[in-house]
Amino acid sequence: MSVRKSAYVVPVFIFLWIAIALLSGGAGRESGRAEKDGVLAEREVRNYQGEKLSSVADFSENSIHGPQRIDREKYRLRVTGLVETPQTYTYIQLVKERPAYRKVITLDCVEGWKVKIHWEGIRLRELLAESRPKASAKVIIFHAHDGYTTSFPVDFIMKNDILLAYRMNQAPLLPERGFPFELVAESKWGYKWIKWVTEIEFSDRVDYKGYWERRGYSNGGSLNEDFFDR
Ligand SMILES: Nc1nc2c(c(=O)[nH]1)N[C@H]1C(S)=C(S)[C@@H](COP(=O)(O)O)O[C@H]1N2
Ligand SMILES: [Mo]
Repeated sequence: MSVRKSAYVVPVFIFLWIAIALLSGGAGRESGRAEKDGVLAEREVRNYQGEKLSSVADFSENSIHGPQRIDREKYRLRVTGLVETPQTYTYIQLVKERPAYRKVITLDCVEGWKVKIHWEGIRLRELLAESRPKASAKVIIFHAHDGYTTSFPVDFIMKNDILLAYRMNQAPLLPERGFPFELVAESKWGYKWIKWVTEIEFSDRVDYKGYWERRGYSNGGSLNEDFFDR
């Protein structure tokens, strides 16, 4: 009699234990998903005002040192070089405390693929004016967390509505897509669209060349020009 009773107790106990583990584990995964991976909670948009967009998954990830993981709390964007008042910004100051601008722009990589994306971010000329660039500054050099750099004439950034993006297709930027910020270098080849931007430097080094530019890609980087310097 007592043998038969224990024969039930053990499987019932194991069943309850597995059920509790599954339920609590499942619930934990669910809430972790909503918190940690914003893209599942906020799904990307694939149509915008009748235009069909590419997906954030359509990029071909080939960054020089692979995807970078940047801690949002520790992140700082510095504006340096030939400016009257250098600045340091936190993620919150950049994303929550200034107006957001939106544009649909296509990124074309020299490898032959392209992606049409809805971008949202801050307008750079507005942000950079706060540092009061000196007249001697001729180029803006962008530096990234992976050591990547690229540069532009000051006028390209300060006389156009160029975005520093923190959202793609209305979902938060993914780490491999440049979180927290990717430059939307519209009308320029993909290698000008620097990801994981950490520093924006005003400079008078008009012959400065970034990572791919040093390796033969055109410094202007315009889509309507050949991407190799001859
Ligand atoms: N920091 C950083 N930004 C970068 C790169 C890189 O290697 N590092 N690659 C560039 C290139 S060549 C392209 S085409 C675009 C988009 O590349 P992705 O598909 O890897 O995002 O990011 C650009 N920005
Ligand atoms: Mo590229």
